[in-house]
Amino acid sequence: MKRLSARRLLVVVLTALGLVCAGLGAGAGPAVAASTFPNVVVPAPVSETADGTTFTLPATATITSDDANTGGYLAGILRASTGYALPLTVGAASPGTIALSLSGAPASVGAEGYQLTVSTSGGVLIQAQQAAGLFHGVQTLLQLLPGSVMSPTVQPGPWTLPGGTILDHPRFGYRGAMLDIARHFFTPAQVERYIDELALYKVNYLHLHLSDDQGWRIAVNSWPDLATYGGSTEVGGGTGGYWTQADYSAVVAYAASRYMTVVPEIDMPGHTNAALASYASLNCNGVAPALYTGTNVGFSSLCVSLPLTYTFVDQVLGELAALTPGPYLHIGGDEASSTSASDYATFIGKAEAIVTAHGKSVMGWHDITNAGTPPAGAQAQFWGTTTSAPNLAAAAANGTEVVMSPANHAYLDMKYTRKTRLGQTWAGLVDVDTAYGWDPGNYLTGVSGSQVAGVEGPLWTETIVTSADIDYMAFPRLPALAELGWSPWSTHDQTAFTARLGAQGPRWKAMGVNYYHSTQVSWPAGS
Ligand code: NGO
Repeated sequence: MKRLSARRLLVVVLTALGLVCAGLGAGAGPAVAASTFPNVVVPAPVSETADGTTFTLPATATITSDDANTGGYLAGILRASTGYALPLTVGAASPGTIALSLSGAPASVGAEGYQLTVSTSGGVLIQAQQAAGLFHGVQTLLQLLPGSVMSPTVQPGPWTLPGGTILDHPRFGYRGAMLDIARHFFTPAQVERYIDELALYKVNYLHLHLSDDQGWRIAVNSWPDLATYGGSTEVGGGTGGYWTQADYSAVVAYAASRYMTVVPEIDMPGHTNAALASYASLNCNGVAPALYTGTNVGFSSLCVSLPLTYTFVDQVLGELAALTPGPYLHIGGDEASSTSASDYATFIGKAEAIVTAHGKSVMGWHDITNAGTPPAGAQAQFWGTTTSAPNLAAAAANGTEVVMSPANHAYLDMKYTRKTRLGQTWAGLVDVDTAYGWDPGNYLTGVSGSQVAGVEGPLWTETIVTSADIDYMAFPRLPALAELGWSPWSTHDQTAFTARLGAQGPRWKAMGVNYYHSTQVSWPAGS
């Protein structure tokens, strides 16, 4: 065990004193100056205790970290904007000005939570049980600093933080975002940019929609034409593109460096025109359809009665399983309107068994529960616009976990207002109040909070073409969903949330994020 250094001891004592004083202050008169934490952190932490002091990062500051990756991440951001040298020591015996420590965190923080202590004399101490917790604590630390800390170029400072303690851990284990790289192709670099943006809000799952009618985006060695032909176009007729398996692995590793798990989706049995166009042998009539660049849904289906279909599914999912360290393979299953109900049930049952045989757990759109209860460990993703899905509720009663993406609240491709240039309206308009104004743990009839694994914000890309478009649709709504996924329901407060959201504006400005200036939020001048 490491010895507590004098400085850390001081931090601990001061923190304890602060907590006692704060407690006294509540009942026994003004023992300390009344002070509250600034309402700036998204998602809202579990508890924040201000001590009324501040701490300003000196130019001579140092960083120590028990985790090299998270220490390096923080140092990279701080060095760029502060211009300070901020030497980083990994696994140092005595703490730096900013110390990221894997010892001493309260048990309640769990695998992803952290305790953050800031004091005038002790600097910054983040304690967690695992590296993911340190990383999430670093996000909170960055949000307590002026927004210009996110700038890639040196800014004036001063770099002052409020003193006190934050204790924090997530409400749900699954806090996701989905990006559709099938309707329009996005490069690994564009997806890594999005990963960096998502990480700021403690998102921990990235769901990649890798295939659809308009394009197949991942190289499959046993079926090479899927990518080279099936990936050769996109909505509107552009040139499309695909990722090599090395590209995919690099994105998976990049996501892991932000403590985010990739969930790959191959959408089946519908949404498969790109595959059917690539291989005539996959079609019931042996004839390959033309590539498709429109935006209709529900017209394509894999051939359920054909044995080759299951060889295809097995080989595609087998390659993907081998490339994917995360637990889930998403098999889609939505809008199979040209497949009969019995064929659909046959197909989904076989596809689920193939996922299980490859050692992975099934994830699918909630339509898969129309084929019965999925295998143990499965997650079904609700994307409806009502609050009732009886087959999903029945599957949940049998152990299927539910991920909440109600389209009229969580779809990041819905327009904010009628005037929004990008996006669709089929599920309604989704401005900040609508994105934030629902409880994922208490939403669907017959589905209890304990059956909900978490929340995901899907971004479908029929109308989304550039990274600026992604930014515009995800921000500021994605942070609303991230807060629903992370923060305890007791913190839920629309007015307080929009104030916290406003504090993000200068950060996005500093980072060059093209966010939508929702009129529901008062954004600081200049952001
Ligand atoms: C639906 C459909 C997608 C569309 C999306 C557009 C699901 C699960 N299937 O959501 O193919 O792209 O709406 O909002």
